[in-house]
Amino acid sequence: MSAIVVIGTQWGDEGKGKIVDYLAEKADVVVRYQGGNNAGHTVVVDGNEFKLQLLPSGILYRNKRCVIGNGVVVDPAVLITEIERMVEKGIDPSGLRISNRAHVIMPYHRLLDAVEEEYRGDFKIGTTKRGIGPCYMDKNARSGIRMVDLLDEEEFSAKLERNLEAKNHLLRAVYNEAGFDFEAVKAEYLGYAEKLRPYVTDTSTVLNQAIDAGQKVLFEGAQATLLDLDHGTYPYVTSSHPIAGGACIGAGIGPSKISKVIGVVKAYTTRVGEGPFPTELLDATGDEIRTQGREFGTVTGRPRRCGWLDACVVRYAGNLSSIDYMAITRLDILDKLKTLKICVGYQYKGRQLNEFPASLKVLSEVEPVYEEFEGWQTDISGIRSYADLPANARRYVERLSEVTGIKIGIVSVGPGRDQTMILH
Ligand code: 2SA
Ligand code: GDP
Ligand code: MG
Repeated sequence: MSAIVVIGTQWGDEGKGKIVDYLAEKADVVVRYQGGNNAGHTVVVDGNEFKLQLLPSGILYRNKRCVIGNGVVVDPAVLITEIERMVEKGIDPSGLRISNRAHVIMPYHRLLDAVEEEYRGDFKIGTTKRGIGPCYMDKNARSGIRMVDLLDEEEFSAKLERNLEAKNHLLRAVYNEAGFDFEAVKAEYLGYAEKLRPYVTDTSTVLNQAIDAGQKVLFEGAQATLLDLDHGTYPYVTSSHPIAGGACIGAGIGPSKISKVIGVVKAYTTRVGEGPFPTELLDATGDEIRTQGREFGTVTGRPRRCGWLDACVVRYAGNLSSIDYMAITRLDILDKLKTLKICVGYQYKGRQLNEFPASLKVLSEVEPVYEEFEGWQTDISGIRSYADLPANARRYVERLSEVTGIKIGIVSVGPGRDQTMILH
């Protein structure tokens, strides 16, 4: 049995797409289990860059099945465009399966995401404005529209009518917006339904059968641990569950079916959107990392906030998801730095904290305890064996492993498939 979950350990954009693409070579099925087109995974194959938002990163191989699980929120227009773009590039989408239980992002979700952010003013979350939060709100309020509903004209019309009544009232009364026309939205979405119908099925059954038949299934987390609705830096989080446990709910498999969890760790830390970030660098070093790493949002183009590697964050992620191995990415981005730092603990009011704080007030006031490392100051992007890495680079990642108690499984020194070293 082999079901591997790959998750982000920090605030996202660790390079999950690249690691999933690399591991997908040996997988039969690749699955997205949460989030939606707020995710942006960049995968480089033979020098060609592919930007994926909803499609699992396994789509770039021939003959793989790719699943969009029930825990994902699907913007049909975005998914159809993404499928069409893949077809233009010669990629066959026939192995794609979409859960009939996945919820559908509607135009009012996108508009509400934008106006609610504006309304929050100084307390804005910094969402991607793709309608993700409002769609999950409707799912939890039990008023959402699922793929299975979208494919049934009668059911869809009834649900849309009821939803529009409530949403239009909210949009007009509170946000001074015009609202949406029932017939126009209905016609638009029924058009999408026909394009997506061939892919929609009960994906939980597909996945359980695959695992039981001994096939290898790879679960691709989007966003990351610190953006998890329950365990992240609430309320500056996304509305889904990027931790490994989210794969069970978002794909419809039992926990005993998961055989391994890999946590992707960027060799430094980034965050897009608002919220506390203890190791953030608001100085020239932060700017240097952003420039060197081209740290800008894949979906929104927003500059990502950059900072030192925070082992407290990674250790916390390790516990929440029972991470077996780390995949350390983007080590090459640090090539030019003279000195590096890893945060190994937090001090709060002169006291060492033993747990990752739940209070954002505490988290925003903690003082990171740093260990300093000499940089390696040489180009490592061409290195293919761990033993050939400069001693200073090895010291840096091995200290992270020591502090977090998580073994190093993979080290990545570039976006390409070949720039990947396997240790376990
Ligand atoms: P949302 O839109 O409701 O999920 O936003 C809530 C918070 O979650 C953060 N978030 C992300 N953080 C990092 N990367 C994400 N994906 C894109 C990327 C982001 C982009 O790959 O670069 O292009 O800006 C992602 N998606 C959501 C978001 O910043 C909020 O803090
Ligand atoms: P994801 O959301 O976690 O999949 O990450 P993103 O795709 O948003 O951002 C990671 C970026 O880093 C992508 O452009 C990848 O191609 C790139 N990348 C992944 N691993 C490495 C690496 O080891 N070195 C470098 N230089 N780039 C990498
Ligand atoms: Mg990303």
